[in-house]
Amino acid sequence: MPDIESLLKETRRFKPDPAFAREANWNKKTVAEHRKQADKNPEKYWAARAKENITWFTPWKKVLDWKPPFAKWFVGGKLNVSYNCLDRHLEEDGGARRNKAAIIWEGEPGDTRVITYAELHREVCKFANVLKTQGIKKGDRVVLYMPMIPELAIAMLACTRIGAPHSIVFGGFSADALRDRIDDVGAKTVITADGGFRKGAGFPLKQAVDDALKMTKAVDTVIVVERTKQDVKMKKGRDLWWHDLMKDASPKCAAAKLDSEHPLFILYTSGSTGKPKGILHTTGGYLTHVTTTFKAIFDIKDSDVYWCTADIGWITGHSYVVYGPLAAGATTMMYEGVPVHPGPDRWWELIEKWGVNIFYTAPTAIRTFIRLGDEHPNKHDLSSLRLLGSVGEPINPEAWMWYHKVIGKKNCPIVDTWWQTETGGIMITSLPGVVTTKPGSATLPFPGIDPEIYDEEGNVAKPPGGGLLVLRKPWPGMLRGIWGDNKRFKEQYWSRFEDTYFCGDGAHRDKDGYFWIMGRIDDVMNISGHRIGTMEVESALVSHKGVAEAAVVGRPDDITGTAIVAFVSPRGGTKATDAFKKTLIGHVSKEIGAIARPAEIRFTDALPKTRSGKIMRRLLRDIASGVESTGDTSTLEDFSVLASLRGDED
Ligand code: 7RM
Repeated sequence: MPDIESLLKETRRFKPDPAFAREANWNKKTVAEHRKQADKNPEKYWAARAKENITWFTPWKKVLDWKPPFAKWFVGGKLNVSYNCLDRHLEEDGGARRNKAAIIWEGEPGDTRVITYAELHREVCKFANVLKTQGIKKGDRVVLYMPMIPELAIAMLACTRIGAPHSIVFGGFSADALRDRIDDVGAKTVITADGGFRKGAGFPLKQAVDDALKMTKAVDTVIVVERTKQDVKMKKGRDLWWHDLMKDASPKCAAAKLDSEHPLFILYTSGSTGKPKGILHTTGGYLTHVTTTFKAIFDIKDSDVYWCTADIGWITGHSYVVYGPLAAGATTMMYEGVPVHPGPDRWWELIEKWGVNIFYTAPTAIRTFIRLGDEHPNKHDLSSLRLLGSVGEPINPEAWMWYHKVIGKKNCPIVDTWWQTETGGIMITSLPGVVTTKPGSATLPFPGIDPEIYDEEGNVAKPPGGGLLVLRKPWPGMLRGIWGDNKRFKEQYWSRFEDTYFCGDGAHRDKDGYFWIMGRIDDVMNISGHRIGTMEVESALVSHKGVAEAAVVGRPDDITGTAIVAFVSPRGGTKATDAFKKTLIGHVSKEIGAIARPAEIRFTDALPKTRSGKIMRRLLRDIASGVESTGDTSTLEDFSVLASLRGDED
C-alpha cells in the first residue's frame, strides 16, 4: 500500500510575538527543558507534573504500571477531582481565589450567573449530599442528560466528590440513544432538566428520559432541574426536583479519598459501525494531563476569562470547559445556546461583554462565521482576546487565516490542538509564545507525548509521504478501556501495531517535524493508486472565495478505482451553476494537482455533521455511491440534511 500523498503546499509562517513570549507561562527555555526531561524519562516528567499541578491526599508508589494495552498511572496515589477543582482554591494563596468567578454562565435567553469558587464549592457539596441521600455510592454510575447550565458542572463535580463515575449523554441525543447508553453503563440514576434553550425555543429533555426509561428497568431515580419551565410529568417514587432536594442539603461534604485509577467518567463516542463505545477515563492520570496541558497551552493567568465553546457533552467540554480550567483555578465561561441566536453576532457580543481573553472553538464554527460575513465580528470590540484555539477537525489554512485576521486582529497566537476522546487531553499542539505556527498544522507533540507516523508495515513513514498516526508510549490521560468490552478495546486501538496505539487518523510530517493531520484513515481515497486524504482536497475547495464549506468522499469508479465526489456549500452570493462547478474543478487542479480533481460536484446548503461539528463522511459516501446507509447515526445533528442530500440525487 503506497503512502498517503501530501498535495497541499502551505508556506506561510507565524513567529511568536516577542511581547507575548516574554509573559508566557512557558517560554522557549522552559519548553526546551521540558522536552529534554520528557525525552529522557517520560515517567519522571509526568510525575513532576502530577506533583506540581495536583494535590494528592496520599502520594503514589509507582508512576506507571504498563501491561500493554492496560496502563495504570500513579499507582497507590489517592486524590479527589472535586477537591482539586474547588477546595484547594479556597485555601491556597491565602484564599485569593475564594471569591473569584469559577464559572461565568450565560443562558441563551440572556440570563446570566456568575458563580464564585466558594459558591461552587457549596453547591457541589450540597449536591454530593443529595446523591448520597439517594443511595448513590462510590462506583455507581450516574447518567447526566442536561443542557449547558451550571447544574451540569455541579452534578459532574458532585459525582467526582463521592466517586460515582458519570456518563454525560449529550442533550441533542434521542431517547433511543439515551437508553442504549443508560443500559450499557448500567446507571441507576439519571440527572436531567425539564428542557434547555436552543434557537429561541425550549427543547425537551425530561420527555426523552421518560421515553428512554419505558424501555429499560435499571433506573430508579431521576433528578430534574427546572430550566425552561415547560410541562413535564413527574413519576411518583422515581422523579424528584433538583431544587426540592437542594433546599435542605448540607453544604459540608468531605471529598472521598479515591484511588488514582478510580473510574472518573465514561463518555460514549460513536464507532463508524455498530454500537457506541464507552470510553473510560480514570482519576489521577487524567487530571494531571488536562491540568498541565490547560495551563501551558492556554497560557492561563489568574485574571483571564477563558471561553471554550464546546458542549460539555463532548470530551472537549469535559477536559477544557470543566476539569482542566477548574483544576487550574481559572474562570471558565459557559454559554447555553447556539452561536447564531438571536443574531449572527451572538458569540462576538459575548466576547465583548465578558471581556474574554482566551477563546477556544472548532473549525466548523469558524467556517460558519466566515460564511455569515465579517461585518458581525467587526461590529464588536474583540480587543480583549489574546489567544485563540482550534479543535475538532483539521483547520483549513484559509479558515486559519480568517481566524487570525478577523478574530485575532493578527495579534493572537493560534493553538491548533489535536487530540481525541480516547486521549483525554491535548496531544499535538502549538505552544503559544514558543512554537512558530503554520496554518493547517497542529505543529508539535506536547512534551511527554510520543506520536509518530507509520506506514502499513509499522515502519516510520518517510516524509513527505503520510501514513498512520500512532502513539508509541502510554500517556497519563489515555483511555483505560472501553466500558465492558476489553476485546473491542484491543481490536480497535491496539491490534494494528504491537503495543502501539493507533488513533485512526492519517497524517504527515514536514521537514521541521511538524504534524499535519489529513483526516480519518477510513476516509482516505485511492485514486488510480494514489492515496489522497480528504483534508487537502477540501482545503483546496474552501480556498476558493465562492466556497463556504466542502466535504469530499470517494465513490467506486470503473476506471480510476475511486472517483472523488465533492459536496460543496457555496458562500452567500455565489450561484450554484454548472459553470461554477467547472471553475471549482479547475481550481482544485491548480491548487493541488489534477489527480485530486473531483469527478463530480454536488451543491448543498448543509453537510451532515455530528453535534460537535464533525462532517460525517461515512454518510456522504453512501449517498455518493447510491447505497442505503447502515451503521450508527445517533450522533447526527440534523436528519433533514440527509433527506435533502438524498433528494438531490434524483
Ligand atoms: C477533541 C476531539 C477526535 C478526532 C481526531 C481527529 C479530529 C480533533 C483535531 C482533529 C485535526 C485537530 N475529540 N481532530 N482535533 N483533526 N486537527 N486539531 O475532537 O474524539 O471528538 O474527535 O477529531 O480526526 O481523531 S473527538
